[in-house]
Amino acid sequence: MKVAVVGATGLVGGEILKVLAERDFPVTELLLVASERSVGKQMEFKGKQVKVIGMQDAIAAAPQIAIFSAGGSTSTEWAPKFAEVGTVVVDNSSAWRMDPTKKLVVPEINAKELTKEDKIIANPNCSTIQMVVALNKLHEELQMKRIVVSTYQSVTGTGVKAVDQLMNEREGKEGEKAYPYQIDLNVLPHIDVFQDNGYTKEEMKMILETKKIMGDDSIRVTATAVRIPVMGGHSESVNVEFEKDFTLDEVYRILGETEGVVVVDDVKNLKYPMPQDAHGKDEVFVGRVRLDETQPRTVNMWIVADNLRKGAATNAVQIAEYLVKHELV
Ligand code: 2RA
Repeated sequence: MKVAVVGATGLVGGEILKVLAERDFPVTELLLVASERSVGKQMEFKGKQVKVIGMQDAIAAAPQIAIFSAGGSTSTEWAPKFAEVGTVVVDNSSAWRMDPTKKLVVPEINAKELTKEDKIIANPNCSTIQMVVALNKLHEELQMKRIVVSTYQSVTGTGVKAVDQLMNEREGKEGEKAYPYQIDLNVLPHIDVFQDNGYTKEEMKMILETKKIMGDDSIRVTATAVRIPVMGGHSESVNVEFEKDFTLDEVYRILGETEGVVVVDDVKNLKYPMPQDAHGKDEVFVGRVRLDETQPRTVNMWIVADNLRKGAATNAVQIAEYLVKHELV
């Protein structure tokens, strides 16, 4: 399989290469694609040095699959050009997620909707992925009515510049700023740009993408997305109201049967999900499960995942694996 990784030099690009190698994805030829300033750079893949090339050369090579993590404008401009040469694009940006002609895929939930006609496939936002992975079987059995989510998102979601700002602030060094304010010892209730309704784009992504992935517009979602000075992954406090009655034991049973979820919930022994434990892993970790004692059919939980892995790279590679397994590419 000739595979292109577009945005190979970024944080997610690097994770995609790691995941492709770890999962032994059937790569026969790897194309590393980045902006002109990175062309010619060497990167390692499975012990071999691979040279970074530009977009036109990558399109000319007509890879079967191109996994993009290069921002929305790059995807908007270049994904269709890859599709024109027969490449199936799995795109990590927000460019295509809400396009009604494009599928928004979390393999554990809706990969079965994919067909040979899908040439540009959208990878959901990291904070959406971990939430829907945790909730999708509960929705299947108990029908979600309303979700209230507050996120605690790692600086790695912003990228290298943000990680550098945090490290520089910790070490008392000057440097480029990814955020309008100090991030160390601080939290920013602001991820992506503010919309006219007072919500940020990140919050609107969670609200709209959740409905699309679950295929259920009736689910009411409200979100507050917060940036915190953490590296290992995103955490989310989620309050979910269901249509059907349930017991806490049933919630634990369903979570235990949910693909991609690991329940870490033993507060007597101080066992609960944390980014430092999720870092580098592909599972979605769920804990602090408890009834909301203020209203019926409602439960609280804490959801943690590595946003660069299941939140981006691994989900995208799992989509590619599905395409190969079902001969859709
Ligand atoms: C973030 N989810 O965390 C966004 C994009 N990766 O910044």
